[in-house]
Amino acid sequence: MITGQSPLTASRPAPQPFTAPGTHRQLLDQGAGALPCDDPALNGLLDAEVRFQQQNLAMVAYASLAHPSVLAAAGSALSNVTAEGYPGARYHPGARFFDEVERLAAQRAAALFGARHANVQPHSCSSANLSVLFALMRPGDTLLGLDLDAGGHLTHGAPASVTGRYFRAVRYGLGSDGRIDPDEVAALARRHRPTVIVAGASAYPRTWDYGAFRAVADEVGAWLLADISHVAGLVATGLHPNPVDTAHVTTTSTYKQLGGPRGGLILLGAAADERAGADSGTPLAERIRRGVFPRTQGTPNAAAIAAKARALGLAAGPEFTALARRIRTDARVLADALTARGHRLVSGGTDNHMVLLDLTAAGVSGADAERALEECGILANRNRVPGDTRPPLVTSGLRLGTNILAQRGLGPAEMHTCADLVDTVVRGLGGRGGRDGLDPALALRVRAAVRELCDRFPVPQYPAAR
Ligand code: DSN
Repeated sequence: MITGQSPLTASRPAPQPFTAPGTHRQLLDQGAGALPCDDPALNGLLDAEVRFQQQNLAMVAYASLAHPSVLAAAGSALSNVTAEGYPGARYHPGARFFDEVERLAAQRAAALFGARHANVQPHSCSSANLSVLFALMRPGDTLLGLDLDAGGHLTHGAPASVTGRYFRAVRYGLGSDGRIDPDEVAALARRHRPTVIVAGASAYPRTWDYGAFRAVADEVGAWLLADISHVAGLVATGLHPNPVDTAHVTTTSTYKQLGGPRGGLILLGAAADERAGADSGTPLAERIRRGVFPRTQGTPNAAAIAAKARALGLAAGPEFTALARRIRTDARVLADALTARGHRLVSGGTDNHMVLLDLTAAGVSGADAERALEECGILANRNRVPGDTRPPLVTSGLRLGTNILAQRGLGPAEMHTCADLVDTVVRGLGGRGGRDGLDPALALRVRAAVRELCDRFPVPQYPAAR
């Protein structure tokens, strides 16, 4: 059994700290105080990063901002703890506080997503996916996932990833409407008999029908892995279907939409005790537990796990639910505002936090748009669109997201301003043939508008940029 809600029993008293409260804070204060004098070069870069995050508008889909208390937990003395294994069954001494921290994180993860078990050790969702795939598959087995070019993730079977090299990867794509076609998934599954089917994406603005995927998985005898990295905050707050009991295994990153540290989670629901496949004597939960440690990871990152616990605690509160609603509303308004300005969106809109802009008609590449927007203080990344003829490092699309905009408090009114700014930059580039960059006067005007917006909506709890 992997660590989850149940092992944190009321009968086990938490170990008492043997130092005065505030010791952790003193340690962090000491470190933060020493850095400017002892290592001004590094400290200057870290200061500059905080200013950069305050003064630039991150309209990205792949990140959220961590609360300062999450950062404080990530920088804790737990960083000094080496403890392979799981709470109560470590291969090193000195882990009694880390054991409790890991149990707390797993309990919070399980409670937030309604899971029976949560493994909080993966260093990222990529690691989580590798752990799951290597727990359930043998080299040469077939993996069915969304094509990278259609919005899938490297670890879902892309040729450049170990998942595309050790497994026989088969990929589904998007229909002409920019949506996943369940009939195509079913047809591929019947033809190729995958061991694992992945339902998840890095760039898909629509709702996942996990029930349809599970029906296909059951028909062909496959495991269903749901990777919810991009929509985990919406899932946790009931704004997107929760796959935990529908899929056999669910994975997520903790930084994309949960405001957590770099890291991943593996969640198990109704299927936790299932025994099937090549290793059919072992329950799924135990296979996944071993799939993380010792199969694909050694020592867990104890401080990152503490930061996960903090972020998961924050995500369980009412403010996070309000934030998730704002994220989704903002994305819808942004999508409509861009459409109203004549832009084409992949799938015609959005159900989540993500808006995929197809720049083909504008005659602008994703790379040129990304560069020009960054020059103006807006972060948004290039992205392939269906039927893209440009190379992957160039692309014909732009991926926008509202996680950080909503965290800063930008609402529907400001989404019209954001759409105006993106539209101005894209049209400005298109008017100059795309490749010559922006007219400097136009860039200055957009930069000033971005700065005004950032000053009006500072990152909450982060120091003001000076
Ligand atoms: N998965 C990558 C993305 O969505 O851009 C980053 O973690």
